[in-house]
Amino acid sequence: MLSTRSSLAQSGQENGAQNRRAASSFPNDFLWGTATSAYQIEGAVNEDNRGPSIWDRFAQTPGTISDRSNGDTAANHFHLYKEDIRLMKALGAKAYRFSIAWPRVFPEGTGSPNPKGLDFYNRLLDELSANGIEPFATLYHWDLPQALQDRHAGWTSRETSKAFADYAAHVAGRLGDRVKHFFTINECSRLVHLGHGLGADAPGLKLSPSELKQVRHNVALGHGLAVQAVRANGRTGTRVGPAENAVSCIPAVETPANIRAAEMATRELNAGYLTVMLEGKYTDAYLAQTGKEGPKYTAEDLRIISSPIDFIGLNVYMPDHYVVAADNERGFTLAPFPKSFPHMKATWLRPGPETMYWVPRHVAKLWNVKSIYITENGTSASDQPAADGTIYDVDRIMYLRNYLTQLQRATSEGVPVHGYFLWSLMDNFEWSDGYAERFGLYHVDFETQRRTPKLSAAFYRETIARNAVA
Ligand code: PNW
Repeated sequence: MLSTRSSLAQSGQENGAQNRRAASSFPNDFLWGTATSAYQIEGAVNEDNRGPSIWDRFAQTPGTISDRSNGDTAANHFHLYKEDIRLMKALGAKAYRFSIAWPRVFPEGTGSPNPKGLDFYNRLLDELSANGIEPFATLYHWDLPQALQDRHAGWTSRETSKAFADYAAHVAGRLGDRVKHFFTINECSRLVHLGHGLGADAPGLKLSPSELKQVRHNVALGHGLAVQAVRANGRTGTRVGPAENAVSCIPAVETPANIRAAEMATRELNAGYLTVMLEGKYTDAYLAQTGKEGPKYTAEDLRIISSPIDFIGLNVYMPDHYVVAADNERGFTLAPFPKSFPHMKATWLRPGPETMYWVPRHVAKLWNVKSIYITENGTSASDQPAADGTIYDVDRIMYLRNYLTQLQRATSEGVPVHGYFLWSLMDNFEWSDGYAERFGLYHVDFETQRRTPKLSAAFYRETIARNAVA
């Protein structure tokens, strides 16, 4: 009797523990990974006939990169990729998001492909496969061949959108036997805004609002043409979608009215990106903004831009707007950020963990999206080694733990997020911040190229192993 009772009690306890585990777990087939991009890690900019990109040129221009550095060597991943795949394996990661350097594949942007350029990605894919890591390839993470900037003024011309489709077709044809998931363009919004509006990213242009709208249209068109090219040249079952940094709109207080207002704001503030990709039209408010000036487009363009996609990739870093419902024309007010709002090591990076819940939820709800990947999330930190040599990056762990808790909230409510790629596997060239901002789970000593796990690597390994926030 006694033994039965106690074993019942015991199994009751175990059930309780299991239920708690289930309640805090991610879905069984949830895919855990890390993310990087070509120019930020590869180095080897002059090897195997790679052509120059707009980032090589931009980094050579005085006053562009805060520490006057460039990506010439970066994390030397071009040569150290096998070691880097071992780092992924040590985390227990099952997926890897990387980008393909267009100027390696087409040094002139168009014309004859450079077979040696794709060879690097063949080696990378074979090594990933040998280690049981699923590749997710981004076709464009901002490293436009300089030749296209020189010949066509880059994304200001739709010639670049067409060239992008030809490159995408070539890559999908050659790598489609092993790459089942392609992302078209990483963060259309940032390449348009920072690269062509503020001039803070390559190619460093400061265009007018109407010119900017044309660039935005050409970039969206490039996305749509690339979707079609991947479909036409990949294998059956090859999947394709964007990787967008959606303007994130958070209900300031979670009431039904504010939630609705935040959804409307999401749709309006992403009008030139996700909204047109998913709805096949620009919103009236968006078109009204610059009146008759731009963008110039055809009905066919809109059909191309809204070519059906298989999933949406979302880069989620921070709240862009806290939204309150309002009795005005738009139906919402964007709350100004108080001066006291906190930030991470990078001053632009405001922590707002609930962003990780609301962005995928809004996207799934607004456009009935059935599959979402978080294609980036992470933070920079000061990452000073302690006396014992360890980098105790507990601020990064705090950031990740809170965002992942919100992601778990989303998946447990049925928001269809199928995977998460942490930015970044290792420290790398952080664009105009050079090497001053470190986003890696692994510290990189850029003098010796030595990689060392930070404490956050242990946090992520534990999270992956439990399939629950550690
Ligand atoms: C991303 N924001 O950029 C890029 O895709 C990466 O290449 C980059 O290294 C990483 O994030 C860290 O900066 C972003 O203001 C920059 O919300 C800014 C924002 C989001 C993403």
